[in-house]
Order: sequence, then structure tokens, then C-alpha cells
Amino acid sequence: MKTAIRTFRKSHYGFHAALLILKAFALHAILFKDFNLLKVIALEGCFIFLLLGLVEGLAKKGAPYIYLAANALITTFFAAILLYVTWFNTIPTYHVLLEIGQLGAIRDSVASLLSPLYALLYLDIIILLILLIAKKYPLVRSEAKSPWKRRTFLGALAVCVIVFFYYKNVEIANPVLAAESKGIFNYEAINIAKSSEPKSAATMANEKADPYETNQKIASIKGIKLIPADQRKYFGMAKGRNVIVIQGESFQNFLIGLKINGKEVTPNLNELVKHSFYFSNLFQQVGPGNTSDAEFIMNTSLFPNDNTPTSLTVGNKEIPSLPKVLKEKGYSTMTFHTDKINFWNRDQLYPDLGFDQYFDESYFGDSDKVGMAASDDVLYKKGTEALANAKKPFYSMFISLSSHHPFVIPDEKKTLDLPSEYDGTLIGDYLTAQNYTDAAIGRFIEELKKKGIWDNSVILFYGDHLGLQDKALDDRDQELFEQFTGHKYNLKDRYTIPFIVSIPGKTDNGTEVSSPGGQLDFMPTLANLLGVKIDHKLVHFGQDLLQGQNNLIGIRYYLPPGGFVNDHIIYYPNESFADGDAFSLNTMDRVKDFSKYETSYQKILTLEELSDSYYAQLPEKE
Ligand code: GP9
Ligand code: MN
Repeated sequence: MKTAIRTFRKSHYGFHAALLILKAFALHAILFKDFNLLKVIALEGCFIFLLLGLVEGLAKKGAPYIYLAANALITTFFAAILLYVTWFNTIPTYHVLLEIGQLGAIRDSVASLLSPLYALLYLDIIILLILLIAKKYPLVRSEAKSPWKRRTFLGALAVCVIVFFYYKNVEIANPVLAAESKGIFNYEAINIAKSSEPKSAATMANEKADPYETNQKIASIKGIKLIPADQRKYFGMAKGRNVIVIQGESFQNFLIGLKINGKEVTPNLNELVKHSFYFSNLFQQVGPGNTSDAEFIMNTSLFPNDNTPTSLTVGNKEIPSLPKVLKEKGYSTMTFHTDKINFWNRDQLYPDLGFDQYFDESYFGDSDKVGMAASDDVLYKKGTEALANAKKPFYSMFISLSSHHPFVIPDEKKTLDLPSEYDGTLIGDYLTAQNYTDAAIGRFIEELKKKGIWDNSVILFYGDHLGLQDKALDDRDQELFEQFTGHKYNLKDRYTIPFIVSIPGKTDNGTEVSSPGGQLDFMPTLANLLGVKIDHKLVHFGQDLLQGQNNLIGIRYYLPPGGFVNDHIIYYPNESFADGDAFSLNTMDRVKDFSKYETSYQKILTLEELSDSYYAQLPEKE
């Protein structure tokens, strides 16, 4: 027995497995503050033994090298997870991992954040390689038929199968928490399995259906009416105007009107709100594609995929979209973002959405860099130059970036005077970054006015998604938040983003719309204001927020499947509808009896599946 253990330990199989389990343990400790070694052995160990078991089967010759390569590969998987979570606060799905090349766009800044850790992760491989070259390699290949090896492999297989099925249908909203309790490998395996599950026939979109029929079906599920154009409020209020959509990185709604020590954090947007439609109860609906999902939703009013960034699934599809419809009306279309175009697959996303032109790092350069790319000031300054030369009317999108996590703004750009208790806090950095976002927008507005573009345009501003994950806030952050808002950071704070629509000369008196809405509603709301009829052209799952109809908003990915907001509550299921959690939209108090809202739950699942199947059956490009 003892000899068997020793042989096993000295074998490539046993030794590399032990090293990788240690690394998995380090990963759990760093990412989740989870120090349960037994759990790591069970959840991650089984997959490590399984994968190395396969390697053992293959590694007839050159075993040391093959094992080192396998170790390096799995280590790189861990490093990628670490990198991604540090940067994005979420676990990458296998699709994202397969497209890990796009992380190249942020490699430099992230590497500086993590480099010593990286070196440590690969240290064993480097040492073993040196020993191998020096012919002092300590590991041997255990006998081909070693029963230990076979038993470990079969045991690992059995454990993997058990944990897979045990956790398969356990829905946990936050992907980081899901990976923590299900295990990282297991989380990925479950995602792969789920993405290939067939959808139910009841929610299949009819390929041949007229968009109007599908829109009617959607409206009747929601319990609303498709109102004919001549009966709509505000129809055509911004007819023929240029469109300038500003998508604010990580911009949450609680920032609007917020004052710290009597000083406004976002004075320019606060001023804009006074002369705009301001939708103050607007929920984010993005999926794992975050920024790019927000772009996709703005232009399509379709649900994003629930476990794959939607932009990674475009490329071949003919996607009906607002830019395409506007082009038929004589609009030119363009979009601006200072990052590299291949990030989030945008080089395929933009043409598929119907943009004639896109401007990325190659246009903006990398001077005045903040975080990943050139600053928002560069975005707006060079963007305005392009707008001045563009064929009018134009439809344009500006995707801001400087306020991206980890919210680091160069000192010379900081204008927010925060009390010293905010020093070194995430919330302090967040407020500072969004204050810069706001200041840059203020300068943008001035520039648009100077160039004579402002008065002929309709200007939209919204946040793409949250910036402050609940989990990322430590006790100090939570206290500071409570201090300046008077309440604990809740689901509504987390998931609401501002939506502002300004039509200079028409909305000067300002109107607040406080009935709930979601990102999918942007496109139909804008289309109505532009006087563009979309019901017969574009299938849209969102609705025009200015018609005062009841609403039903699905939040997938950031809430477990079936999570929704209706006119009364925000709700998410746990294992079933009945054991879910519900909060009053007005007070955010817990609602104990929410049984009467089960129909909303069923409806939102139906709508999301219908959207998925509609997207899936879109024709391929000619
Ligand atoms: C990258 C930027 C970041 O180009 O848009 O996007 P996010 O991490 O917020 O999805
Ligand atoms: Mn974003």
C-alpha cells in the first residue's frame, strides 16, 4: 500500500494532479475567499484527475513533456479565469474562453495587475522543465497497468458525473458564486451541456411569420396592445433628427442627482435630465456580453443570449435592426468606441447590425489612455469631428470606456472632491470615474452645440450595466453607500441604469417617467420619437415607454432564469417559482406572498425562449 502511494506520488499522473489541485485551491482562495481544501479536491480534483487520466492514456512516449504541456494548459485555463474575473467580475463561459484571444486587447493592463501571481502559477512547470533539461527529473512513468491509476481515473469519472448531475439544475444568479459552489470545471461543463438543450416547440418562432404577427404575439403575452402610429403619444417628436446615443460604461442610476458633501457627482447629466425624458426606473437586461450586449439590445430590442455573449454568435446572420430601418429613411449610420474593434467580436457585430462605418482604436489612437484605451474625451472630440463631416441625418453611437472597472482615472483628470474616508475604496474610485465620464459628456455637449449639431439631434444617454457588483463591495464601501443614499445597497440600486432622451427645443421642460422599463425598450421608444413605424418591420420584445402601458422586463444572466421586473415587484426564483425572492418595486421591502405573479414568471420565460428561437432562425447572409 505504502509503496503504491509512493509510486503514485512520484508518477507524472499523481504529481501533476497534486500540483494542479493546489493551484485550484489557490484560485478558490483568491477568487472566492474559499479555503475549503476538501471541497476543491472533490469538485476540481475530479476533473483534474479525469483530464490527466486522458493524458496518461495518450502519453506513451515523451510523457514528461506531454504532462508538462497538459499542466501548462490547465494552468492557463486557471490564469484565464483569474484574469477574467479580476477584470470583468464574472466567470467566462467556455465560448468566451475559446475567444480568449480578444483578451489580448486588455492584456497589458491586466498583466501589470497580476504578473507576480502569474509567475507563481507557472513556477512548478518552470522548475520541472529545468530539472528535465538538467536530467534530474524526479518523476517517473508508473507502470502501465497500475491499479491505482485505473481506480483513481474511474473514481474521478464517477465523482465528476455525480457533481455534474447534482449541480446541473441548481440556478445561482451570480456566475462567480455559481462557479464557487459548483466548481469551475463543472460550471463550464454544465454550460456546455445546457447550450445544446433543445427548446420547447411552444416558443418556437415561425420563420415565415410577418414581423407584425410576432409582435402581436409578444404584445398579447405581455398583455399590452400594439398602438397604431396615429394614436401614439409623441409619435415623430424627433422626426428627421440626427441621433446621438451615448452608452455610459458601468453607469448606474443612483448616480443621477447624487451629492457628496453638497457637491453633485454628475452635474452635466443632472442638467441634461432637467431638459429630457428621464426614465428613472430602468433595468439592465444584458447577458454575459455586457457592453456588447447593451449595444446589441439598443439596436435590436431582442433578448441577449443567456450564457454566451451574443456578439460571439453573430457573423453569419441577417439581423433586423434599427440602423437598417433608418438607412432606408436616408440615415447614415456609425458607431464609435476607442478600444480595438476585435474586442467582443465587434468587427462582425457592427456590420451585422447595419452600421455603415465604425471607428475604433485605429481612428482614435492610444494617446491620453485611460484603462484599456484612449479616454472618453478623445472619443467625443474625434467623434464630433466625424459627425461634423457625416452625411445628415445620421444615427450614431458612442460607447464610453473610461469608467470601466477597476475605475482608475489619472490624477490630473480627477475633479471630484471626496472626503478622505473614500480614499482607497472601490466606491470612491467608482464615483471619481463616473464624475470624469460626466465631465467628458459635458464637454461633448458643448462641442456639439458649437458645431451646430445639438439642436438638430435627439440625444440618448444610458448606462450599459452595473459597475458595482454587490460582492465587490466590502464593508467600508457598503457603509459609504448607505451614508450617501440613506439605505443599504439593494437590487434596484444594482440593476437600474438611467435612460435619458433629450430633444432640444422639445423636451426643454423635462419629464420624469417612473414606470419600470428595461434596455429592450430603448429601441421602440426611440423609433416612436423618430416617427419610424417598426411594428411591421422589426420584431421587438421591448415596448415604447412613452405610451404608459404595463411592462414586463426579463433579467436573465444577472438573475436566475425567469427573473423579472413587472409593475409591482422585482422577482427571482431560486429552485422553483415558489421559493424565490420578491421585493416591492416601490419600497424594496420583501414581498412574502407573491403567488399571484406566477403568470409573470411563466410569461417572461416564454418571451425569452421566443426571442432565442427568433434569433436562432434568422436567415444566413447571402
Ligand atoms: C471593451 C469594453 C468593455 O471594448 O467595451 O466591455 P465590458 O467589460 O463592460 O463588457
Ligand atoms: Mn461595459
